[in-house]
Parts: sequence; C-alpha cells; structure tokens
Amino acid sequence: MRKLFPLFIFVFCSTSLFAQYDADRYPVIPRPYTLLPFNGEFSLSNSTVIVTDNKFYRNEIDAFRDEVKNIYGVDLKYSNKKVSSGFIYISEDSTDIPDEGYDLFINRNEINIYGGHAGIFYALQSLFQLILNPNTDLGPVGYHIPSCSIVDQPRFPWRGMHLDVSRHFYDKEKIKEYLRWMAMYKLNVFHWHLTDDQGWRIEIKKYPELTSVGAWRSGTLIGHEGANDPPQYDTLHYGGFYTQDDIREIVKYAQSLHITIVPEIEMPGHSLAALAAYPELSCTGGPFEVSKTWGVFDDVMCPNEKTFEFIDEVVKEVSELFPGQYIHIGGDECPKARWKADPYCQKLIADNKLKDENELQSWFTKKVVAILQKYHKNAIGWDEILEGGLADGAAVMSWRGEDGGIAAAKAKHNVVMSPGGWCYFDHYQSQNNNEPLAIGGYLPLDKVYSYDPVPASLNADEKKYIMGVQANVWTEYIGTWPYVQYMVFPRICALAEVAWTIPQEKNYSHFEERVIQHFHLLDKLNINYAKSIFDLQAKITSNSFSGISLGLNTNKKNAKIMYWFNEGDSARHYVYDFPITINKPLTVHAALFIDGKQLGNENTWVFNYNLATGKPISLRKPPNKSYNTGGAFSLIDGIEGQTNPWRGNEWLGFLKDTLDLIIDLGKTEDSISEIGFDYLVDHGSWIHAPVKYQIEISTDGKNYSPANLPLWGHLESEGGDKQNTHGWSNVITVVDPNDNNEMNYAKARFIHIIVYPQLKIPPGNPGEGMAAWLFVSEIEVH
Ligand code: TNX
Repeated sequence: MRKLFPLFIFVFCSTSLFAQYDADRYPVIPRPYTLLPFNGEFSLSNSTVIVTDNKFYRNEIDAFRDEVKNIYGVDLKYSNKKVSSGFIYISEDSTDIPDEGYDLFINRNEINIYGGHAGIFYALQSLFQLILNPNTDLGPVGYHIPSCSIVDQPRFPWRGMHLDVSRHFYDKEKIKEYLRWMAMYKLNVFHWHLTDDQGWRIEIKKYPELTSVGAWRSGTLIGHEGANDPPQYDTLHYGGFYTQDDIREIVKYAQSLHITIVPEIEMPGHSLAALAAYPELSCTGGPFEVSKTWGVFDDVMCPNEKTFEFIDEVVKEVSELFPGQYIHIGGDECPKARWKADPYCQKLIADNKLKDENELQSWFTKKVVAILQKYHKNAIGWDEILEGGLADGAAVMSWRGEDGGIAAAKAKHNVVMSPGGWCYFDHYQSQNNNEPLAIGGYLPLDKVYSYDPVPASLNADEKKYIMGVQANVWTEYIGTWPYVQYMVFPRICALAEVAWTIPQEKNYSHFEERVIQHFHLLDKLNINYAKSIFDLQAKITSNSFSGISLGLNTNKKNAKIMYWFNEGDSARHYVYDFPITINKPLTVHAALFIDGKQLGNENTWVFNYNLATGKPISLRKPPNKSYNTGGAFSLIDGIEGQTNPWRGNEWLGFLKDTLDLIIDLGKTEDSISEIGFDYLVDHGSWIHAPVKYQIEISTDGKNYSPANLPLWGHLESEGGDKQNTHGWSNVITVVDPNDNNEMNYAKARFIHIIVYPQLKIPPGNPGEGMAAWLFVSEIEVH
C-alpha cells in the first residue's frame, strides 16, 4: 500500500520543512509523519459501516466503536461486504509499512486504513481525533471528518510515561485510565514505579509482609518539605497495593492498548518500605518504618546474601507477571553512610578489590543485572547505575540532565532520555500565584515541546542507542487523581509529539492550536487539565521616576484580556488596551476571555509599591549568570520573589560575590524609615541568609554615610529566622527592633546596599564547607 505514497513524502521534503495545514481542521496529536489535506468531508453517522478483512483486529475496533459511541454518540456497525460508500475499510497490510506505522485515507465516500496490528490501532486513534474538528459537529445527525491522506510512523520505539504509585497510591481502575490516556496519544511504554520509601505496592507471594507491612504508612507529611519546623504529619493510615490478579488484569489491558509495562523495583536506595517489612535486608538490622515524609534516606539495602536472595525471588515473580523485556531496577540516590560504617560492606570492597562504596554499588548492580538475565529480562536503571561501569545489555534512563544518557550511548548502552528540565511533570507548569502546591521547578508546555531526545553531541552510530523519551510523574505532592490529571494534561500531548513526530514536522504554535481543540475532548472525558496555555504574558517596565507599568499580552486569536483590582469583583472588569500604571501598592487580577467566557485561570500580580519601585538601579557586579534571568530591574519591579511556584525571573543569585547596588530615588526624600531586601533561605538547595550587609545613603551621589535604620528581614547569623532553615518562604518580616520607640528618619536620594553571602556553608547543612548561595528578590525603601 505504502508504495503509492512516497510521492507525497517527496513533495513535502522538497518544498518545505513544515507542511502547512489547518490545525483546527486536522487536530491530530501527535502530528503525523505526513498529512496531506484535501477538500471535502466524510460524513460519519449511524449508517456508517466498518468493513474488515481480519478478525484479529476486533478488539481494537470494538474499543474504537465504544469510544465513538460514548464520546460522539455515533453507533458504528460492522458489515461483511463493502458497500459503495459510507464505510470505513480496515485491512492488514504491513508490506512497506514500518512497525507501528499506518496509512489512513479519507475522502467524501470512504475511509481506508492499512497497517500492522499496532498501526491499525494508531490509525483509529488518529481517526478518533479527526472527529474533533470544530466545524462539523452536526449533533445527532453525525460528524464530518475532513478528507486527507495520512502516512504515519513513530520517530522512537520507546514513548514512555511513568507514574509513581508509592508516594501516593492509585488503584487499578485509575491505572487503566492512565493507560487509556497514553494510548490515545500513541505512547507505548508505561513505567510503573511500584516501590519506594513510602510504600511497596506489588504483592510478592514469597514475601507477604512487603504488602501487609510495607504497603502502609502511619501518616503523611503536611505541606512542603521544610515548610514547617518541626515537620507536621497527618495521622491517617495510608496505603494500598496491587494483588497479582490486579497486575495480570492491568497487563492484559495494557496489551490491548499496545502498551508495554516496565515495572520498577527500586534498589538499593529508596527501599525503606521493604526494609520496614524485612529489616534483615539492611546493614543495621533496623527497626524501620515506612516513611511518612519525602526525600532521600540513609537506610538502604545492604549488599548481603539475604538481599540477593530476596531480589532473586522478587524478580522471579515480577518476571512472570510482566511479559515485557525490561525490568527497571532503580539505582538512583543511594547514600553510602550505612555501607561505610558496615564491616561486611567494607570486607566486600576489600575482597573484590573495589575502590570505594560507589564501586560497591556498581558491583551490586552487576549482580542484579545477572539475576534479571537468569529470568530472561533486561535491566534498565536510573543514570547512577552507569557510575563505576555497567554490565552489558543494561539500559540507562537519563534523569539528571542528559549527560548520563550521552555517556551511556557512547558506551553502547541503550538509553531512554528523561531529563528533569524537560520531562518532570511533577514540576510547576505555570508561574501563576494560584497554582496548587508542587515539588518545585518550572516546566511549561512549550519547554516540554521543545525537547529533542537525541543530543547533537552524539555521532550517527551513537544516536542509534537513544530508544526514546519518557516523562515522569512523581507523586510526593500529587495526592489526588484530579491533580494527577492536571499535572499530566496537556503536557502529555507535548511529550507525545516529542516522541512520535520528526523534528521537521514540529511547530509549537500549530501544536498549541491543536491542543486547544483537544480541550473539547478532555472536557467530554471529564479530565481536569491545566489551562496555563491561556496564561497572560506580563512585562513590567519602569516609568523611570514615576512608577512602573504592567503590560499584558496574549497570542490567542479573538481573545480579550480583562483586568480588575478587587478579587471576585466581576462588575469592575476593564478591557485591557494599554499598559496599566502602578504608582501605589496594588493587586492586579487579569484573565483571558472569549465571548464573555473566561478561558484560563485568573493571573494575579501583587505590587508591593514603595520608594524604590521602578527607580534607576545599577548593579556594580553582575549576579551569577545561572540566576540572572530578570536582571537588576527584578530587584525593583515591585514583585516579591516566591518559591511556590518558583518564579526564577524574580530572584538574582550570587555565589562568593557580593550584591552591590545603588538606587537613585530621583529626588531627596526626607522621611525614609525603612530599607529592606528580601532574601531566600533554603538550606537543602545550599541557599543561605547573607553573612552581613551594609547600607549607605547620600543626597548628592558622592558623599555617603551609614544608614542607621531598621532592616527588613533578620539575618540567620544574628539569631534570626531559624524557622526557615530549609524553608521555602522568603524571609521577610517588618522589624522595628525597639518596637515602641520613635522612628529614626533618614534623608536620602541615593542608596547604596552591599550584601555579603556566606563563603562557607556551616557544619551540619547540606553542602557543608562549600560557598553558599545568596538569593535576593526585592529591595524596598519606605
Ligand atoms: C528524584 S528522579 C527522584 C525521585 C523523586 C523526584 C522528585 C529519580 C530517579 N529520583 O525519587 O520523586 O526526584 O522530582
């Protein structure tokens, strides 16, 4: 069949890199290899029949019929013989069609589909999405499917989504839903993160306590890690697990959707739940409890005989349950404290002539890989497993950036790219104030979309080792199913296009239009998707000596921006036409509207307007280039930095260097009462309070004298805000040290501030002895 169509491919490649067609009319995600648009439409209705030459595809076709019935209300029937028009003909023809590829031809009279088993399944997904085109909703009469010719095939064989069910547990039905979403977008590998410190979720007959003990915890952290000191927990008995019958049912369902499941059994780190059930797998003997909080823990599996026997038995049962080629063996974030202190581990290191505990982990991994081979499985692990050499045949999942993946490909190991900066769907997708709590980070839709899993630094031969790409959904802060949906949609659409579509056919604005069409489908499926695509772009600019302006922008066609000042005050909405002047403390709310209907979330800006806001500022030394997105202006734009969601452009970072700046207030102010700066304390990220500061003032810009004024924000070194030792809050409190005393007013036009970072992180903190970061977001003068 495909023989007829190389011509189209030739035409596309020779005329333009990106083939043009109307995104609304052909809202297929991921975008096909080639799609040639035609005029005219096929009418889909209850009298359309499906004709097929092969019973083999009945399951796929039945699933398609069910969806069309449920979502579009059209009842398609089978027919044994071809009628003259109004049919969908489905035929196995894999000659010249690559694995998972398909041909789909639509004209006014008929629809024809050709492909192999998976290809036909994917053709039906595309057809299902084409029913979405907006002009053709004829209600009970039927739908119009736009004519076209699609010749399609995937870029990568590994198109993965991961779900962490340890931190939060989602039952069998939810997992099936997740698989259905994946299939709809032609994703084909489900990485099921089944075990971690906070819960063991898979029944293992030989070790019943893994689930009777290891699947349950006695409480869960409240709020963000570090937000409360001491940490607060709820007291709910939390947990759950999948029986082996559940697993078989899910595996079967996944097969019907052409999805392979890769189960992950974490080792040797992230294994507290297993240790709680079987403390003899540890170096110290315990006792342990299933963790109620997140993070990385020192208690890990000990590489002793008991542990290898355990792994052998677990792998044996897991291999029988999952027919796929790979088992994921974790391997990430394994602290070495226990191995260092353990005589048995030290003897292993000596006996096997290993250099240190890191090589011991590599030795451990090789033994695990051999166990898997015994059960005819290949190992895949997080990129740490590469350190110290990796056994042949094992594959690497690159999560700490791309370096691990690049090194693995060069060493001829298969690789799945899943770097945190592009593939972590637990990160925020919007910088809007109103986002629900997430772990941190910022991964908007366009950034996911921009990812190319094949690093340019690899040569042609090495590139062949990149099997594909995967997004990870870690659930520490994702405790409800609607929130899972929110974090997954629509980023899963972008991932699908990264995994399936050749780079020449990718185009973000075309994609965005198709995503907006898909929102109608997601509405019908009751999926709670994020609407950050409708966030407004804001630009704050200085009006020199008279405040600042908030400029708002959108790229959405036919949409209006409305803004208002009082929350919920819908009567006082203004149509945005030019930048809003800010010359007093003010909160601005704005959103996008079409025909009076709000599209996205409300966006909010809280302007902490003060004498410094918008005034000329000069930095005598630039910030560290990794943390300088907003430049000096971000210090006086009226917006305080925040961490949840992280607004990277509001913080300037300094390492070893001082923050040294001068602000010109424009005229001499004679009753300045407070000068402040707003800094971040997050010890886990090596961000500390400054060690000291110096403030000088001047009326002429030449002669400066020390300003003897209260400062906003305590310094830790002055015994200040210990509560936020690894807090996520910006430490700012108004302080008049002598509370009732008379204020001390100063007279100044020029203000010179120097803030000194700590050069050594104090003992007992992460990164001890290294230089600390200083993060400052805002200067205030009152
Ligand atoms: C790091 S990614 C982890 C996970 C956390 C995740 C949170 C990886 C291999 N390890 O244990 O859940 O960060 O983003």
